[in-house]
Amino acid sequence: MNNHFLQIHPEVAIALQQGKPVVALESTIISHGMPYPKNVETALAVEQTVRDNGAIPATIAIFDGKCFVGLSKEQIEFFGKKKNVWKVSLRDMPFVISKKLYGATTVAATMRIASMAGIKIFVTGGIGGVHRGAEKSMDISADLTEMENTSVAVVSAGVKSILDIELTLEYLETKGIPVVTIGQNEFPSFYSRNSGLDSPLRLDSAIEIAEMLKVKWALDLNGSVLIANPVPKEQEIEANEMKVHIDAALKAATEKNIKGKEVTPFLLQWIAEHTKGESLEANIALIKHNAKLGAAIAVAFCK
Ligand code: PSU
Ligand code: MN
Repeated sequence: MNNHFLQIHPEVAIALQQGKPVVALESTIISHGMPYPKNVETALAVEQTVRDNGAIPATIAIFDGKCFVGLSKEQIEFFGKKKNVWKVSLRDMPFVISKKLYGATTVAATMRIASMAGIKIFVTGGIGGVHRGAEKSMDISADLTEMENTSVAVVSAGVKSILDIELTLEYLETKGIPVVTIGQNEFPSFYSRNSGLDSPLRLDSAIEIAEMLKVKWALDLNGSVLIANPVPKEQEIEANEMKVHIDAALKAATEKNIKGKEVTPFLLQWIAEHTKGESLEANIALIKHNAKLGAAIAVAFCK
């Protein structure tokens, strides 16, 4: 797509032209998901993992009135250090682009920009979903509506239990979005390999997943596929250990009357602070693990 607002890095543009594997990466993780300098180290390590596994990384962010697809090391460093970067979901895109602000893209906005650029595979940590208490608050992430509309596959470590995982899976079912876990029957919950819920689908290799993506889109079944990649055993934090922290984070959010787009970053930051290094290390490990799988899927998809 030749869009005036799209700035594709030359390396990424050439790879796409030549039909080579490219993996999109989000930037909210860098600006809102982790503290400096771990955020920059992780973003660069994730890019390297994608390369080591045969694909070209394209980290996506907004600045200078454009959507950048593929950032330099200096740009990633800048984003990691800069304060007050806007968290950009779909509804924020026209505002942040027209005002030429600095914007880190969520899963929803990253997917949309990746799709504009022609990238089919996107790697993240965890997606937004249906929040607990959504029957009253109606807090459902635009990540889910975007997944209904945009044909970019999302590789994640499942859904954090800050959300209502069961309702999130119901919502994905309603919207016709396949959810496939690699290598196990249970759907994972980001820090933990378990969630207590069956994964709707299971496949055991990147090749099978790429095959399923090809079939889906060849059938004109538009929209995403949620691929859940359980955190490696060595880095897992048990679900009952996390439950204490997540319950406390939710309680703190209610007490402080946190609303709207602040909810997810507040919960993530609260958990990071109250679990010290442990959750951060799990987070970093699982994103690299996802990058490896995402690259393998992209490679298989391009064959
Ligand atoms: N969930 C996570 N980690 C994250 C996010 C969600 O486990 O980093 C970020 C992603 O960028 C996601 C966004 O797209 O939060 C969702 O925000 P909201 O719930 O406000 O839609
Ligand atoms: Mn929300």
